[in-house]
Amino acid sequence: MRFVLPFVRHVDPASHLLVDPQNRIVRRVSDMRGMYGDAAAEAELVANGDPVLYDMLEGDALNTPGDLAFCTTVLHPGKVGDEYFMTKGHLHVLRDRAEVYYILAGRGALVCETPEGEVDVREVGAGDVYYVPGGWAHRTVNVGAEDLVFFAIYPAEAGHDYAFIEERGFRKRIVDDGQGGWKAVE
Ligand code: PAN
Ligand code: ZN
Repeated sequence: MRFVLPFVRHVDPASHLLVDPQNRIVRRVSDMRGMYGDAAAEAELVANGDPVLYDMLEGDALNTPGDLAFCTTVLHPGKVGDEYFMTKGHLHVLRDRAEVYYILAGRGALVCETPEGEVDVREVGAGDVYYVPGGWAHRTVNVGAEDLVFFAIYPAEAGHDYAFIEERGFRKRIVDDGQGGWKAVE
């Protein structure tokens, strides 16, 4: 059995950003075609600058079973129609692999569901630790006015399965409630 050496990485306490990420993934509205409920609003945003929804700053690309992977997500505020900016959402390829999110800044709604139909929606803010159990598809939604930033730690071999969500979507959408807050709708 070979192990990596212990190491230190740095999350800037002021910006909450992971310093010197190994990989950076940027997702724009056009990367999530068909995922928002309002297709016309989605097309209009794509035609008008195709804004960045979120950045993923990934730490060391470890993929040996037993290792842990980590990633900072910066999800910007905004809406597509009345639906708040959100991540794609996924199941882990290895379905039983769990994950921890530590919320560093902003306000979010965590939307989880199982393929069997259970649904769980929670509001989180800075300082909250959110536990995603194995078997739950998970999506993050920015329901605030600032960037939502969170640090995720998950088994390196877990893998990301987006196809399930691309085909079926989540049962709940997180939309503006018309009073500055949010509500979950079918
Ligand atoms: C997170 C997510 C990240 C972006 O690190 O990958 O927030 O969401 P999508 O991957 O759904 O686009 C995580 O859950 N990793 O397993
Ligand atoms: Zn995950």
